[in-house]
Amino acid sequence: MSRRLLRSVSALFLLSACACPPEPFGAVPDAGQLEWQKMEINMFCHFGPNTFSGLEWGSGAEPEDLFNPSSLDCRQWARTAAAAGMKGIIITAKHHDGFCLWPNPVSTHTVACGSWRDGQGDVLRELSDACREYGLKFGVYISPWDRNDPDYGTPEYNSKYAETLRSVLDGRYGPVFEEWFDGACGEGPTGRRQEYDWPLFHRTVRELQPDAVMFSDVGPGCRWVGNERGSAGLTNWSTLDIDGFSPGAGAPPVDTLQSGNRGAASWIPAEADVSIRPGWFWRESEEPASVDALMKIYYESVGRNALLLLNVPPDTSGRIPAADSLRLMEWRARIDSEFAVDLCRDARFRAPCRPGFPARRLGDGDFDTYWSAPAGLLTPCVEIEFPSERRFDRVVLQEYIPLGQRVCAFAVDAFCADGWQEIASGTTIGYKRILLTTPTSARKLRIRITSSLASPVLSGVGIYQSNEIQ
Ligand code: FUL
Repeated sequence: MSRRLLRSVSALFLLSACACPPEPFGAVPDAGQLEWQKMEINMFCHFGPNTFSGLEWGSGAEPEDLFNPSSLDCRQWARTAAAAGMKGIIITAKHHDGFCLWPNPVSTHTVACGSWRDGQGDVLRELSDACREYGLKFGVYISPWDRNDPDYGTPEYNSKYAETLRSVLDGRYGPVFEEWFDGACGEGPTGRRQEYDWPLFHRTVRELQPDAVMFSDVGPGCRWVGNERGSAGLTNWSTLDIDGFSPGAGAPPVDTLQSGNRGAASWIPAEADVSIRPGWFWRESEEPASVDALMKIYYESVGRNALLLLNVPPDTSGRIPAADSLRLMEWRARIDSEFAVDLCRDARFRAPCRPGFPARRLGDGDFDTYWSAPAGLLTPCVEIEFPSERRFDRVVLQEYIPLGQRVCAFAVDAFCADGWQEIASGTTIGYKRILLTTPTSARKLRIRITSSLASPVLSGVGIYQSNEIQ
């Protein structure tokens, strides 16, 4: 054999033996967005003058002394969030009333101007320290709408707001994983509205906290889910068309925010924000939601490819009330018991695959290993055989999103006494899709992908027994 021929033959051999991963498809998450998505549940804390006035939107004219928590304990917030399985806390560092929970040097409406701790207190310092201590990430909501600042409604306000961002994000409180940009743009104290300089705001965040995910109606890091019920669309693409749209009044319609846009150019996954109580701020007369209501929220957010941001408002003492923390623990216990045992772990997975990406990876419980259908196969079927009959009513599917979101439609069949029966079907999967099925007993299960934008790449399939059938 000539040398040239030998070289070509060995090159061909190497090529066929090589487990080349599929090319990414379309928009994909950046490293910060991927880490963010894996957090699954975070805590939102609405806290400020409204906690003391009982208002949802303060007027901005509240005296600084109104903010006066009697025994602020951010470590208790962090302990509670960590025990509830949350991975980060986002605090309303400044709500629409303009009051800053840290000594913002460009404002006269801050903790430094009131009597709480003789003007020496700093809620962001205490919360960021507490988050670090409990292994949580720290995030901030800093409202652009400001009902106190006399410059609101003038170009000066935009630079002042950028300075405000700087005084939180410049590293003095450590890394900030998410900056929550509320799109609300009402009137300021002089009756004027502001034209926000979004490019300036985004540049400021990027410069100071390159990995922070920026929330707004249109990202760029993540998007509002279109409602405050904690409920994503049954179809929920992490991709969104943002051309011609802006946060607030210029946002896409809410049904688009709930479902995203199939195959769109930007990766902007949904974040579902909802409060455990009727209001965002604490009020004595209100009660936390029931465990069943929280489970519904969990299934309709995390279970539909969204991140859940659950608001748990501290009270006037500066602590999360016992009723709320107890409810969170009951909720966590319910999630843990429903997802305690993946009944798929000892199953045999069979599916056509790309060389090197076999179906058994679907059952290894590791998000970072995945099965890939062969190139060009858009409607593959995965068959799962259990060593013995399994009874279940939850099916969990995960796409390996670092390579893009691909699946448009699928169905799940169980092999029961009468043969194959469809027990669930859906459209998108994304990072995580949880299907609630009728209680089913089966020896075999089949995931039929019936439509996709590119060869599907899944990282896991799991089946579970909820409390109802345990
Ligand atoms: C809204 C605000 O107006 C509410 O007060 C609350 O902070 C919610 C999370 O975002 O736009």
